[in-house]
Amino acid sequence: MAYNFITAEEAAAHIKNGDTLGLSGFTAPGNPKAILEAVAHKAAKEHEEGRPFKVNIFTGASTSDHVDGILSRNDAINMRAPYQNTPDLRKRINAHDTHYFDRHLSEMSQESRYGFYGDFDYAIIEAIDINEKGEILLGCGLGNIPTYARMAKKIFVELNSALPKSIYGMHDIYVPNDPPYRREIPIFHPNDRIGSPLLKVDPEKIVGIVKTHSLDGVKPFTEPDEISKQIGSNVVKFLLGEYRSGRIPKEFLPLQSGVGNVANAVLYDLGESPEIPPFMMYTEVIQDAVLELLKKGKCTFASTCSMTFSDHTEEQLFADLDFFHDKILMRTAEISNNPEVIRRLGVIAMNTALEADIFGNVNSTHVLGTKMMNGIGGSGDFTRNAYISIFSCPSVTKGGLISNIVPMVAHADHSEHSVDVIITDQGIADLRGKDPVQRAETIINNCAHPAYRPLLLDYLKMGKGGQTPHSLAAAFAFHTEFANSGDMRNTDFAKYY
Ligand code: 0RQ
Repeated sequence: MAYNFITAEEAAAHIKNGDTLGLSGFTAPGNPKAILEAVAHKAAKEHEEGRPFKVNIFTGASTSDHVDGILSRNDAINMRAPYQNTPDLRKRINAHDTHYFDRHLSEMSQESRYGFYGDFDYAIIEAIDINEKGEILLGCGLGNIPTYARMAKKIFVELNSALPKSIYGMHDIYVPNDPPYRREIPIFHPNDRIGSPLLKVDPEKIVGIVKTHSLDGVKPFTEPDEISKQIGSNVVKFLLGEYRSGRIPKEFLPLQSGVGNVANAVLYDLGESPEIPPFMMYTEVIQDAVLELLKKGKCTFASTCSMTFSDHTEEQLFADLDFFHDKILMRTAEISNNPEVIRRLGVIAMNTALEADIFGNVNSTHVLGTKMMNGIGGSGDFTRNAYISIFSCPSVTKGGLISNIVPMVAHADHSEHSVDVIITDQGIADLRGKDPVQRAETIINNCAHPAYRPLLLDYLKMGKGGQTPHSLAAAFAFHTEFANSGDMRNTDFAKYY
């Protein structure tokens, strides 16, 4: 089959107001890098000429400035799902210019196939290579593209010559049957391969191929600060305690780690700990720290949905691909985050909270209860199904004006039933086997910042009985105080008696 090679602008010319686009990739890697920029320019022109132009964007997770950034600056997104982390898009979402639904990442593919989100007009796929049969070698992030490509009426491909074809073999593409024909996902070890190294699409649906040349553009991490280092060392202390007691088996268990500086600091610390044996990862994103761990042999294998490496680390990977080739496998989000597999493998989940309450509920998504930060991402997929689920965060934010341990979370993403351990720079609260009041005492005494401990103990005393002794009138007193005076430490519970 002879394909049409076209420009990004020619591709964008096909895309109409109201179209639904399913994109490849997961975080920046694997995203298309040219067509959406051209769509954003088209939107600007349409708006100038007084015509409406917005598209619906479905992805694997967050994207990059080539997608969410430029589209949002041009007010070109109507509906967005299932995850984002771009400041320009965040502003649009919180201003109600863009609709956004935040969804467990493992569910997006199957729910798209179930028809919950309507038709897909175009799939836009970043490829390293494509043959005449429509077999595509994908880039460094998969997301939900096998499903979007299957459902889309038409397909555009971006052929990126900056990525090496020798990556062939590092993808595992598998789409399960839907109920009532679903079978077990046959992954019994993190390194089990169950699918194909290539994505197969219908070549007749490919409208055109756009040539690009660009690395993924992930920014490097800043050196972890003292607080992140303290949290990292507390996480390692907790895991060592579990390992020594035999609650983590001698072979250790696969790890999942969230994104961000704290997650990166935890992984560096694990790498430094001689007592922790070599381990595998079953996770959705691997960051720079994981490449170091793989090099050292501390991590022996990583199953992931995306290699979210900074450009510098991506270059190191490509330079030494022979070494890393059999140590990393990229899967779709439906499989990397699959609840059945996570539970079977006994994955230890480590995610970050914005705030946690004294009873063990966690808010990962909404700043002060109302403003969307990023989204739940894969944190729910892993937390709910993990062998042990750990949440970490600094004890305070904004120089102490905000306590990240609060009487009641202002938005709930992970409930007390799924959260096993909370860790801050102050210490470790192991919540397993404790009732709500015991959990509250542990969290306040071990994890809250000393400036907030007396206030939180007061709150616990104020509770009007019941198994979970909240004072409903005062449950959001910290948040209310922050809105009024800008400092949660000024909270006066006497006002609420
Ligand atoms: O604000 O940007 O103004 O400085 O929130 O906080 O401490 O930089 O946190 O980068 O580690 O991200 C939960 C957002 C943490 C992330 C979250 C303010 C704080 C700062 C960010 P500034 P930090 P991190 C795998 C798993 C959900 C998805 C997930 C996340 C900003 O980890 O999105 O886990 N998780 N996915 O000052 C008000 C509080 C606050 C607060 C922090 N209590 N109240 N503001 N901030 N705590 C990945 C994928 O799914 C792909």
